Amino acid sequence: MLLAMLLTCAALVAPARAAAAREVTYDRYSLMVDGRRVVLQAAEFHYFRLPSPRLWRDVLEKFKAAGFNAVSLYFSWAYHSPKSGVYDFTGVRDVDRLLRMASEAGLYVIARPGPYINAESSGGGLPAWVKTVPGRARSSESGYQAAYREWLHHINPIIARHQITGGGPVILYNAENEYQVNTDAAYMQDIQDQARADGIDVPITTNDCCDGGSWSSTWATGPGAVQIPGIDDYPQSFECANPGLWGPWGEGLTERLRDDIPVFAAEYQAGAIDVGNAGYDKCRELTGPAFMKYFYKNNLVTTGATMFSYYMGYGGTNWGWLAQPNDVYTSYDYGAPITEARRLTPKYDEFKRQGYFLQAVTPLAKTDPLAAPPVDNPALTTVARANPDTGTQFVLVKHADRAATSTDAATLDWAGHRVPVQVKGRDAHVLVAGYDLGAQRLTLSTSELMTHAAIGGRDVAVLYGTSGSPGATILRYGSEPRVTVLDGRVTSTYSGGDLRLDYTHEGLARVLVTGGGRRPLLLLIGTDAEAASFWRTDTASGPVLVRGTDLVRAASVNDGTVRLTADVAAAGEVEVFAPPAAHRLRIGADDVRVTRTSSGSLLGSTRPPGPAPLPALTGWRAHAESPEAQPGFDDSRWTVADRTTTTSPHPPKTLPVLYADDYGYHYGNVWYRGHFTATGAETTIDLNAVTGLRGNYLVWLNGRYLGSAAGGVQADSGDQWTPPNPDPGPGHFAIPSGLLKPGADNVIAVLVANMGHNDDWIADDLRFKQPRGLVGASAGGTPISWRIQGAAGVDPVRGGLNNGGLYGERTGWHLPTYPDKSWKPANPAATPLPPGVTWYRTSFRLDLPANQDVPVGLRFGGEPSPAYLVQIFLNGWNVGQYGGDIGPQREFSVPAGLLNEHGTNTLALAVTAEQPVPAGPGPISLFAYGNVRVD
Ligand code: IPT
Repeated sequence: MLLAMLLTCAALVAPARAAAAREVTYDRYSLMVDGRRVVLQAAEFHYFRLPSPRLWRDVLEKFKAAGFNAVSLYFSWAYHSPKSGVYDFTGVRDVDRLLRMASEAGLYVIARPGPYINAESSGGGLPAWVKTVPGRARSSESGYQAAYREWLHHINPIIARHQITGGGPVILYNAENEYQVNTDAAYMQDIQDQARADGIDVPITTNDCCDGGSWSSTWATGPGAVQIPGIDDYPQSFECANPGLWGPWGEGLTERLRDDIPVFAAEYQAGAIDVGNAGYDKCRELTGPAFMKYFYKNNLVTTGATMFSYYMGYGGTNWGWLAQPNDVYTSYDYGAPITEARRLTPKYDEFKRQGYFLQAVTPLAKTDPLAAPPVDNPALTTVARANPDTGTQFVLVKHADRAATSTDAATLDWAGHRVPVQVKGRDAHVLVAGYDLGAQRLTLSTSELMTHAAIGGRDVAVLYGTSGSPGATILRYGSEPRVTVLDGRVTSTYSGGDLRLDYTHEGLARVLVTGGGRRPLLLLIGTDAEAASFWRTDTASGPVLVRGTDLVRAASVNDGTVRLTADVAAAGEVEVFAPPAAHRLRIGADDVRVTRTSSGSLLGSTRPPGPAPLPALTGWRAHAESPEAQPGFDDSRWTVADRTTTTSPHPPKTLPVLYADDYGYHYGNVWYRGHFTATGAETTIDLNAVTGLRGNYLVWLNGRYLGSAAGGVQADSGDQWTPPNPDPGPGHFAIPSGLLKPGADNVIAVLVANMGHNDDWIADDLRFKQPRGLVGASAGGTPISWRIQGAAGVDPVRGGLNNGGLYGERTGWHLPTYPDKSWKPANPAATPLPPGVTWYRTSFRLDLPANQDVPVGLRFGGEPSPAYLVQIFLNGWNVGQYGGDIGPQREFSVPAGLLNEHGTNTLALAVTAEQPVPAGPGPISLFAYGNVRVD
């Protein structure tokens, strides 16, 4: 029986093993897979910030379509472990499924399980229960060691069975995160030893912060040293409010750390956290195409790096209590190339132009510095590298002063030719010479090469340049070839074996070159925008190029038909370059009428998506909450808070210890009720609470609301380096006359927000282990006996970060099934709110068109009051926090999966007001971030 079961299990696992085992090696130039050099172009994705597994596939396919060949994945310990010994890898936590999807999308994986990940996530990825474990976090001290080993022994085996060495996608394993801040080499070594013991056999990497100087020789060779250390670089800073900045944090050149390993840009900036609340559109501008063109290309050619991981490719959402509160709010859009609602941006186009180049031009994987060909204008300068085996040259043309904003032209004296170059301010070009482009010989081009492919017995190449700039392309032939300009204005001359084409980049020029002793060549020479309209997929029948549509996910060519899986946002042209036998085009289930063009391609039109109207949100009902504030509330089943010691390095201001984590309440709100027999001499209630940034606490005595105070944060100055404040969140509440009951039981009720846990970026333990909840409480010295209540258990589907301990959360007011018919009809935006917690609920039906991707958001109109904080629940999922103090966010993404696109949805808002406010949040509406056909 047991044997039969084992055999069944083996059969179930087998498909994952079906692909052939491969070997990963490396030298000073690049990684190699089975001996073939690979330029690693990865983008970071946090599955835990998109709790909808079927959308993981969408993001991964979008990465692949932009020319990424890898995805970098942090695995969040906190996301999987609500308490010591308890781990969940099911549903939205099914990382086995995630790794399978990465493989199916054709992406390698850089696996980054920490244990520490930072990522502006609560506790930097360390579960809050680790705060109560003795031993310094991120060290080899025993309590912490037992904890992180527990995590590693759960996550490592999952990663291990998806390694490239067993036919899976995992190509690298990253240990820890920016650990140069501590130098506990035993810890760094142990993470690696555990990984090896758990079957990790791919190279181990780590990401070092900021510059290579902090790598001591011990780290390079002794205990703790990894095989391939890399560097994190964020040259553009996080000052999104000032998107015109240009490299305030340096040139962004990834250092070579050792001579035996490739240069590895372990995290290279591709967006920013919005520390100044400027909004993510500004972050996208700060890190936009201009930044990408200059900094990424400058890095590529100057350092010869061949391993890149861009942070972030897609940012996602800090749903639930996932955010580390000091730096971010609900949205973690990050100004990334793909938005939180999975829309593509101009940054995506730039990644595609660069990514296709890196994948197509293989000599880039092995280059040495080369004396650069000169330009005759001192405003411009050149940097060059060459592949020592093929002689292929890569020349970077940029401004001598990187801050220059002028457009400058020059003549480049290169490979025996004089050719025009022109560079806009804040731009740079990587030009190629001496390259076997398929069966052609490219002498040089001053256009950038995006991609090329052998299609139907000819070479097709896409070249591009700044609109209006001059370009020249020179190709080598045995005899004079025939040049046919199919479109655009291109002049050609032939002399001494060189065919020279001269043109201005405008629209899309097409040149067909035949004869000359080579197979035909079709050159497609466009502007940046034209280049971005191309998609390349590699099918079993060879590569296919597509111009048009909004995304090509896959293609196949069979029986004369090209089939595309493509996204279409609007009607437009679609043109397909495929083998000539293909004469029909299908996009999804649609037959597209096509004509054959003079370029030999098939040309047709796309069908736009149908309308996708969304309903208005009406029928709101409201109910007041906070019965805990009333003296008669039954708290007998709450946890008694009577501890006199704590593992926290922060001593309590009064006893007993009231730290929420010490009683197992780690996320969201906590309630306290303190009973005391009054002497009659008490005049104030003096409290102190820590909430994390943007949090507060509300206080009642004998059912009467006394007021609120701001909760303590990481440090007064809000920076990493200032020690936590010993008097973090004081609140002094005068007892109104007549309220106290001398000689009788008096009840203090306190509702404390917990906005999330500090990270441990500097590995000092102090910030991470800063308590949450009350840290001091007194009523004139009269003894108080306390009880505490946080979340009522862990939601089995949504996990431990979804809920705190509001009464409504404990009794399911956020859940779709809750019967709210007895609640009073009320419009949130038009109803005054008393202090305390008020809930609103409504439901709406959706029936979004099939085969369309319509990402939906929730929009709050009007101005939020700083006096309230709103927790937003969609179908029971905590999709975010809204309120005047919580940042600039007014729109909240509600991903399909959480959102029922074909049925009823329930919205619930828990509004905590710290003082009476004339009106609650709103008006509230649904909106669509986009609408595309997905066929
Ligand atoms: C780098 C972290 O490694 C990453 O987790 C994330 O926090 C990122 O920064 C910022 O979003 S740390 C680097 C900026 C010093």
